[in-house]
Amino acid sequence: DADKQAYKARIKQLLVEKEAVLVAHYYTDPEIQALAEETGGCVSDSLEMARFGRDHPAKTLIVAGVKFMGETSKILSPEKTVLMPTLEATCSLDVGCPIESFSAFCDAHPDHTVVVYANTSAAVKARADWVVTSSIALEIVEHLDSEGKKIIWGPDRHLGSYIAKETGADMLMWQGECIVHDEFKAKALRELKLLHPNAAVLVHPESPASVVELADAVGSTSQLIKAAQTMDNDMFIVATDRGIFYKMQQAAPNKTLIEAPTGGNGATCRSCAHCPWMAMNGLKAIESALINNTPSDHEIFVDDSLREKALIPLDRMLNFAK
Ligand code: CIZ
Ligand code: SF4
Repeated sequence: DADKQAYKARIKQLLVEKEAVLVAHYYTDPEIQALAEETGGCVSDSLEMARFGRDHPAKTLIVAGVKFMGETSKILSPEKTVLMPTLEATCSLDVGCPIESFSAFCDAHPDHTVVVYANTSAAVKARADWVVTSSIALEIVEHLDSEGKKIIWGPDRHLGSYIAKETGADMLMWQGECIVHDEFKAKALRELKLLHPNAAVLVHPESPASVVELADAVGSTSQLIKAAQTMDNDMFIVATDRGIFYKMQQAAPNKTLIEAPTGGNGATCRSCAHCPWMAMNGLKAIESALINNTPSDHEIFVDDSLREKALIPLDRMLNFAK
């Protein structure tokens, strides 16, 4: 509508004026992803967002995603101003893994290599030996296992169990979960598969093991988009945040995409396949970040000594990925 058009026009102008670029996650709302594309920004997973921001000449990065993504961007681009539409956008994995208790867990097992998922605070990353995203977690754990390393894994227990099962690695698990993926239900998915016997099931490994077991392809957001593009099926049942449909449909325009079933009605389902924190990245919030970019409301800061420590395991991942 007219209101939205006006917001978009103002945001486009402000991006130019402030020499800023908009970087959006696959789970943000479709109009935000479209705006990032139209303005020369990028839409991707958390790792690619940070890499894109680092390599882009803009002075300011507007990170439409959740807080750990802004922090990762700042860690890789300390000379840039990193703004977020709202600093309130967090992640249940990050919240569920406070540095004090995670650090104590690590201290209790000093012979273990600490591997943490990207969905963590800068402080937790700084305590880790390796940071991984879901696109590269399997390879890195396989590598560590081949060197005989015992692993502490945090914070996502579902992703951790999936990796332990695939690699046979010795992994001590932090008990965190994503409130979005944790809602996917195996029983309802089995019933949906019966209705659509030719559909392939695509599952993000933050989902429960019972759901991962029903998958035809398991992978990170980028890997699932690729699967929809390259697999022969005409229809896909997708178990990840529904924000991904925007890019997945672009990549596979002639295919039918349907949502995997979640915990049912609004009373029992906390998220229903859309992350409530990702949803905070609206047009109004983006405009606000660009106008009154008061540090307390929008700007990401990472303490220098923490930044230097967190950069080590992040760089380890980036170099391994090369
Ligand atoms: O679930 C998330 O928040 C994901 C998939 C993050 C990422 O690494 O892009
Ligand atoms: Fe965190 Fe899940 Fe939201 Fe991703 S979708 S930001 S893992 S709560």
